Amino acid sequence: MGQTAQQVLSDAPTTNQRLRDWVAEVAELTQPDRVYWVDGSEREYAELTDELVAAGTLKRLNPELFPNSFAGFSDPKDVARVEEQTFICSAKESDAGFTNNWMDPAEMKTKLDGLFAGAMRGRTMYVIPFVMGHLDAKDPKFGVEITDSAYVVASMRIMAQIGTEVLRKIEELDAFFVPALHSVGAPLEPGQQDVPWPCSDEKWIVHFPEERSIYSYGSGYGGNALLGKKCYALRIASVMARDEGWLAEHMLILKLTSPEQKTYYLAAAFPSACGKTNLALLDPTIKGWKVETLGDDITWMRFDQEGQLRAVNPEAGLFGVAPGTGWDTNPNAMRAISKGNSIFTNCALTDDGGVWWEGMTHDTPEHLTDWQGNSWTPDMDHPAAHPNARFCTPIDQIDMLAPEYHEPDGVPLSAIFFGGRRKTTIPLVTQSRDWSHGIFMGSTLSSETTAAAAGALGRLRRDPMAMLPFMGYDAGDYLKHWVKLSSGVDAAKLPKIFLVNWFRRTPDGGFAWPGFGDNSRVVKWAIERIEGKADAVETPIGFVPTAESLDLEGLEISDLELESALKVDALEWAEEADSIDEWYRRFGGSLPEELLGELEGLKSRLG
Ligand code: GTP
Ligand code: SPV
Ligand code: MN
Repeated sequence: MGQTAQQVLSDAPTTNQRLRDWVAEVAELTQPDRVYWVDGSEREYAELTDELVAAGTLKRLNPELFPNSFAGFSDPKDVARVEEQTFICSAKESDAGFTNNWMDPAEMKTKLDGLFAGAMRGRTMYVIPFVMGHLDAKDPKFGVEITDSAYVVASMRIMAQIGTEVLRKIEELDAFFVPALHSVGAPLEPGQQDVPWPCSDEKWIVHFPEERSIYSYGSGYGGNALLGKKCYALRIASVMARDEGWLAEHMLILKLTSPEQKTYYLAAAFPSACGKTNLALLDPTIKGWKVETLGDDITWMRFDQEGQLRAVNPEAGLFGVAPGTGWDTNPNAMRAISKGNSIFTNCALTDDGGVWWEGMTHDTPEHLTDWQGNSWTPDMDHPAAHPNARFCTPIDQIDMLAPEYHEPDGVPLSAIFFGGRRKTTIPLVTQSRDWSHGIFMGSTLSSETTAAAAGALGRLRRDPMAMLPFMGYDAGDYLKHWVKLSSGVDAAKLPKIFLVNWFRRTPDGGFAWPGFGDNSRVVKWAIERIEGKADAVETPIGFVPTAESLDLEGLEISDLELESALKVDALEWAEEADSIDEWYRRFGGSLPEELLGELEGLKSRLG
């Protein structure tokens, strides 16, 4: 054993042998200047953010505008998740499936060992014990992230419960934890000056599903680096869920209270940057309906003993898309952000020391510093904030947070929405014919690509259950798991499934539906369908609202817009069915039979 490892073992503030050994092994490999065990305290957060300010990574914002808040600016080559460089290294290639990148685990381990060797030289190695979900859940899901980025530590403290309390619980239960190793991949030579946002041109986001471990190299950004989020709570958790009989999904959770004071819980899966945070923080424009939130990005669900599907949010913060989040469109998010305690990444700076992004306010400030640090005026032809700029804010700053967020067993779901960003074809809302048809809708979900991932924008792709970049195993097996889990369940207890699309266009190119707070009208229709109160037209694709059955009171919408939002177009659907056919063929043999049956049903109804 090397000297570094010996030192780590003698200093380690834990009795957990597996953790001690792993931290010692990583320190020996990555050769950091020092090892620091994160306690999660407020004092520690203050020290870390002070250091980040001194290093130029963060700017402290004007406390009168955004108390205890900071702005960070990434390297322009490190602004989003990197799907091309994301790997599922299962023992068998077929277990990764056609939607994931795969490499032989042994080969990948050798590659990673090479990359991580000496990768933390000149830096501090932080050890972050964390839990996704409740510390007092029946089977709490632990992780330990090792990182050489203080920005990651500060952000993880907002997004998850971290630190000593978690470590004590791991020891007490002698619990399994997911080892999650992260480095920005930018070692410092003695005397070398650091940059504000160290990262590497070479990036690798790697998951070993059988051993339930994560390695992330080269990026400091969001889902690439905050490993409790997409890497653990979706990719690794989806594998745990497959093996343990539950579901890890890219969904928000909402609580609705009707004018009759009846409560309903709804979960919704939309691809990245397609409206989850906005729907989660819905400010209804219709009277009498109350909305509260439980989660905005990730949902873990399981059927309870009574056959009721229950949902929890395993996260403690919001990592929300900033552009488009404004006082008009999402006042609840704005109120939460304004309380401070937030980290902003790649937003623009105002001259009075606040942050700004496109869509935040009605009027664009006359002068800003853009996300790349340049002076900016509204006549310029590029946005001031990066399109994937983000705010990172504690979830308990949301005024409308439902108290049930804190319940480890979660809430019973009445409805599930699937949705994407589609200019054509997909109506505003369609109720599925039944549960199986609903899974079909989820499995064929499609969306135009957004700035949340590196790559071309606006390209149409299938994104099953909004999980395309997040399934930790074969896509066909993932869909089979959905079918299998629900197969014995009393159909009356299953949530009703709806397909929604806020993004359809009119012939002149504008949005057909106003969206945002007016999406409450769609939610109301869905609840009234569940209650058997709202009308619908039965079409070949499912049940679509009649114009009269949607509550449009107080809404300014033209007949053309409404028609564009609701229509089921035979020609568009003929093309869509062909495209689904093509999509399903890519699964090879791994697609569940039931879904092939659903496609045949759709084709025959379309005629
Ligand atoms: P991730 O955090 O990447 O998973 O994204 P998300 O699904 O939470 O998306 P979010 O709610 O942040 O919305 C992404 C973008 O879509 C923002 O720019 C929003 O302003 C915009 N958006 C959200 N809801 C609507 C809507 O109903 N209509 C329109 N036109 N735009 C919307
Ligand atoms: C997403 O891309 O779906 C996000 C942002 O929620 S990230 O954390 O970068 O994955
Ligand atoms: Mn997301």
